[in-house]
Amino acid sequence: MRASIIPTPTELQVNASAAPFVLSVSSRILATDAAASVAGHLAGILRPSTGYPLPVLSPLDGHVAGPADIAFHLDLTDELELGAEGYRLETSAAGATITAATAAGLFYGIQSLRHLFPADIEKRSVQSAPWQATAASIIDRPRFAWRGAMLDVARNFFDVPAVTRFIDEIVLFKINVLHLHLTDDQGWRVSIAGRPELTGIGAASAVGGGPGGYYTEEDYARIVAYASERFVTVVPEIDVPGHTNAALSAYPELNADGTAREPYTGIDVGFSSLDVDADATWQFLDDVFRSVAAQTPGPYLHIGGDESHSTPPDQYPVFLARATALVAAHGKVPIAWHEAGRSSDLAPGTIGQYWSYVTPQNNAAELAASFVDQGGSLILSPADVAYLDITYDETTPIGQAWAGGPTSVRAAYEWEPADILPGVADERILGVEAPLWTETVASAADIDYLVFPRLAAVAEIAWSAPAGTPARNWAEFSDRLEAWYPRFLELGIGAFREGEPYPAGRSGVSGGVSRVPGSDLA
Ligand code: TNX
Repeated sequence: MRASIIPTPTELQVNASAAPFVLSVSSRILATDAAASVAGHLAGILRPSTGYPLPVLSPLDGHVAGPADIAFHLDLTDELELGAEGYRLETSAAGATITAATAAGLFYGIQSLRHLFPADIEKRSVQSAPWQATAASIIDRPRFAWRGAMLDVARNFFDVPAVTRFIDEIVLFKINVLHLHLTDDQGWRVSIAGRPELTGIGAASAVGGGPGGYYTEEDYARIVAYASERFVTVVPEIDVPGHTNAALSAYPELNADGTAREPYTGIDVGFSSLDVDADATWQFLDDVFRSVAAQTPGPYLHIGGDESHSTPPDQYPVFLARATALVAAHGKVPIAWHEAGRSSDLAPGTIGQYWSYVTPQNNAAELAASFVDQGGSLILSPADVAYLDITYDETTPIGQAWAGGPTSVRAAYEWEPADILPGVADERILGVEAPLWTETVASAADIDYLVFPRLAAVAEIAWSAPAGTPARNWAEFSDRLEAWYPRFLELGIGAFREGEPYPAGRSGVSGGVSRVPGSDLA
């Protein structure tokens, strides 16, 4: 038996010849109160397929772990070795133990333990034993604190079950940030106190004339809570000053001519802008940022700033300075796409999200460095390797073909964050994020197909050792990925597989959508 853990752990010893850990009908999960909810989460994963009761019991009540048990140890003294998100996992015929300094660390230990069991463990109906986990000894901690996935719910709307499903999928690979692109030209998807037309008129459209939709405050709270139980921070994005046609269609006073714009269902970018000078704009943004900040427990609020081609160039930096200050005044750390580096007056600590290529185009490297010069740090989403909406190859029926694409799984795997911006110190790179834009994505099945397995590749870049070390090895990764396909199947994740046709009966918007490569890169 071999171990197919993705992302690959910092230290992994597989004892292939040793007797494995075996789960049985008498297995128990031992955890103190502080670890009980994570232990309960593991029980929820293991019970349906094993049919075992797997009670969660406290060692403080005198229960002692035996060879069929899984024991959780939450021990702050381990922080030195394991950090805030690391864990140790031991599996053998003597039992399974997961040790961490935090509940998040234990949660990542659970994901690795899952990967050591046969793929059938992921089934939701009772299967037959034996349930063996390869004997292994693992010490693991992430390279980057920010390991993100972005879902664009503005171009096409995805309801709460689709988003919680997406969260369940991304945590398999230890992703800890869900960036929701909540607003764009084609739709406004989050309710804002006192601004009912944003989710009235503004939410009723989507690309291609789809039905649209939005999250009520209650919906959004459910997403945030579901994410938080899985150690995922939700980062809401309100994209301004461009990408704002939905807002401009909902509130006439946001337009210089006082006339509401028509709803937009195409896929062009760069044609809309808020009016930087208007008081109405700033009253609007104050309402929006206040409401989104209040609904979001996480520390961040993303304000977009990309492709604002219709904002007068001299006003764009002024806008970003004022908008980032407003976000900070509402108690959140502002994040913006790298174009916002054109302002030299960003709120202190504003984070930049870089979306040019692995080889920076035009002045993108300078714009990214501008955030660092102003005391901020960077999230890297190089479009030619980390964009999940780009086609895999010439046969991919959904997705877009710009950004140097098609982008193979191998290309998504073979890049190094530290090599993109040579002037930027490594410690200013917060981490890595893979965005899924949804102009061509209409269903959960479409999401799965474009996201997997490329997100697994990007997750390994975010978590595991850098390029140039033995751990970063495409041939070895592709073997592990191969071993993952039965698991994707059992999990109901319709992942792309090289050489296999797109599954029939999917509802994707048909492909052929393309833009001139790099035409929009600042
Ligand atoms: C560029 S990348 C965009 C999005 C599009 C994407 C795909 C970025 C920050 N903005 O508005 O959805 O290309 O076409």
